[in-house]
Amino acid sequence: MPTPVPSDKFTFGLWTVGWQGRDPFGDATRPALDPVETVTRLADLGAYGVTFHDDDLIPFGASEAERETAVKRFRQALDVTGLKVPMATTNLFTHPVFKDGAFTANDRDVRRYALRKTIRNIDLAVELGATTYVAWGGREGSEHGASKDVRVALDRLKEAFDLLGEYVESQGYDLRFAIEPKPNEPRGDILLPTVGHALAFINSLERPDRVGLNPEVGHEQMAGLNFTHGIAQALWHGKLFHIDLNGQSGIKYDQDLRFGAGDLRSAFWLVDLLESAGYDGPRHFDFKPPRTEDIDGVWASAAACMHNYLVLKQKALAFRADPAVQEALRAARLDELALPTAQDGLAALLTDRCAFEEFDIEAAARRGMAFEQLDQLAMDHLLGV
Ligand code: XYL
Repeated sequence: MPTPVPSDKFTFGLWTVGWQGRDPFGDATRPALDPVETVTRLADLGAYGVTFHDDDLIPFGASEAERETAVKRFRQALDVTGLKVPMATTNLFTHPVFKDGAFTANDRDVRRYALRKTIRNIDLAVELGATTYVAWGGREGSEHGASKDVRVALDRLKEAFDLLGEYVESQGYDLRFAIEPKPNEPRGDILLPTVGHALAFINSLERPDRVGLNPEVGHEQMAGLNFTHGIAQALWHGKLFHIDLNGQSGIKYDQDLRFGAGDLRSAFWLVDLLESAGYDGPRHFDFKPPRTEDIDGVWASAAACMHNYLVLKQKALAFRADPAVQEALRAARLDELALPTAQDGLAALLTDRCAFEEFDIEAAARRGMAFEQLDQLAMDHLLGV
């Protein structure tokens, strides 16, 4: 059985294992976790790092002295364990002040406060060594048709990212932003609902190179989308700055299951893609141990996230190395897809009689693609038969 080691680059948010199980229908089922304990336990389990929202580490409304103490204890735990902080983010969703959004709240004073809260935590993130800053706009959205002028709200969202980029540059920080799309929950509809929406938005920013994506498995699957395809396109654009791994079973509320639970086949193809594409960023788990679990169940589910990733990695590598798979890939003509369609140029294409006048359309239409054999080989590798 594979054992996680820091070079696997597994990271967890403080808020994941720290989730107390409070949901819209029920109270907390677990006590609060001390961030220092989280750091220690994650290090024992073989993780590489830990991430946080400002409020996960420093309770909202804490005094300066309380803030200093919290940061100091956290930093000491990091020093002792060697755990890294590759990413941090801002909580712009829990406090009622953000009920109509943060960067796109209709109230201008709320927007200015949200920017200051974010900038304050960017300073801490950089101090702790983070190079990625995630922006999940969970409250940026609406439940009513006329309550949000979406085009104007996007102006405000762009303004926010332009200002944050300006700040980071003025400070000389080595920090990039990663936008995390989500279609809904907690808002009825959230702005930048999918990877595709966010990719298009980034192109309109003043500093598009500094902004990429933090896609989350369950968020795309809540929209019925193929997560692996979304990640492939993000990679193609050079925009996969970070990734949130978890599990989800179809189009429903955000389940945040441990990685590998939910759609297992999709998890297999995702690991296959990340590993074959050479993605070298953190494998960040953003999941919630179900509220049925006590603290032992929490650590069991955290360990399982890493275990499942490593098992799927072994299986994906074995799949790619299998001679029968290589043969099946040739039969499916993946090598032909890799050839440019007209490397001879447009003029040659237009005069090539084989491309049109003499093309045997019927013969081409009769060819089978042999995808079922290829897919069954993947299934057998996944099932271990
Ligand atoms: C909730 C989101 C957040 C972000 C960080 O659905 O996944 O946890 O990852 O704010």
